[in-house]
Amino acid sequence: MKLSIVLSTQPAQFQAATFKGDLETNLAQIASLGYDGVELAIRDPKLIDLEVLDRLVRRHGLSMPAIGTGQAWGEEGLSFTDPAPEIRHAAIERIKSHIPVASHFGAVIIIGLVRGIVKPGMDHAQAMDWLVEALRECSAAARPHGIRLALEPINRYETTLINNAAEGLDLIERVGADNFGLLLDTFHMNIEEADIEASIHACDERIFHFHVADSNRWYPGAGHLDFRSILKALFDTSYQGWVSGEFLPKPDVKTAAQEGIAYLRQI
Ligand code: LER
Ligand code: MN
Repeated sequence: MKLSIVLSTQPAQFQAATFKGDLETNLAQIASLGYDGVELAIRDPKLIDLEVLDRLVRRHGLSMPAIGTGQAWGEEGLSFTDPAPEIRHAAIERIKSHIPVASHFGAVIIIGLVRGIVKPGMDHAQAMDWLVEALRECSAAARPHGIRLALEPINRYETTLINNAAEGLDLIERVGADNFGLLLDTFHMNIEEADIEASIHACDERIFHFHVADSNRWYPGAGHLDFRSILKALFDTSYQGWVSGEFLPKPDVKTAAQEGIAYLRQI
């Protein structure tokens, strides 16, 4: 099982000299705890020095299996389903701009909250049309580079647009691109899926990436999810990818990362 962990970094800080130290410290700690890779959240690839990033990641013997893109929504409000066409356009261009970084590391590009949330009063069907259009465009741009996009079903308290695996599979049908699939996250699945293992089996070869957190979003082992059964289901499918820890840094980041990997490794 290839294990990675999410390192959420503000791209503005990413460029700053002081931050490079922090990034290096974090990467060194992630590697020393035994993780094989780091999943980096990147708000804007323009703000990244790819050579420096590459050197740091490789120096610690880490891979970069996936890139999180949600900060473009969280900090800048970019979304595929914003009523303003220029914001939708900027969101599409931003996702396309991740392709060179993704292709450098062989990483999956994650489509999380950049899809938008569809606020009350907005037309859901219209939002779905915009979403499908945006995903077709981004998938087509990524395909010649061998890059895959993974949309993450996210629980109802964070978005009203694609909450569960079945909705994700319907979306895949509509988008119709073989390099477009899903990122399943056990925290969201615990809220939205009737049967986590059955949903994993239903998604099978369309699972492009996998996030783990326990029921309380603490590290695996700190809540009541049955990871033995969940990971058995995952590796009973054709999935050959990564298991990426995305959990709260509680009680503190080091303990969480340490306990999480110890628990997953003994499964
Ligand atoms: C991101 O991977 C995620 O799981 C979301 O909850 C972020 O809002
Ligand atoms: Mn997630």
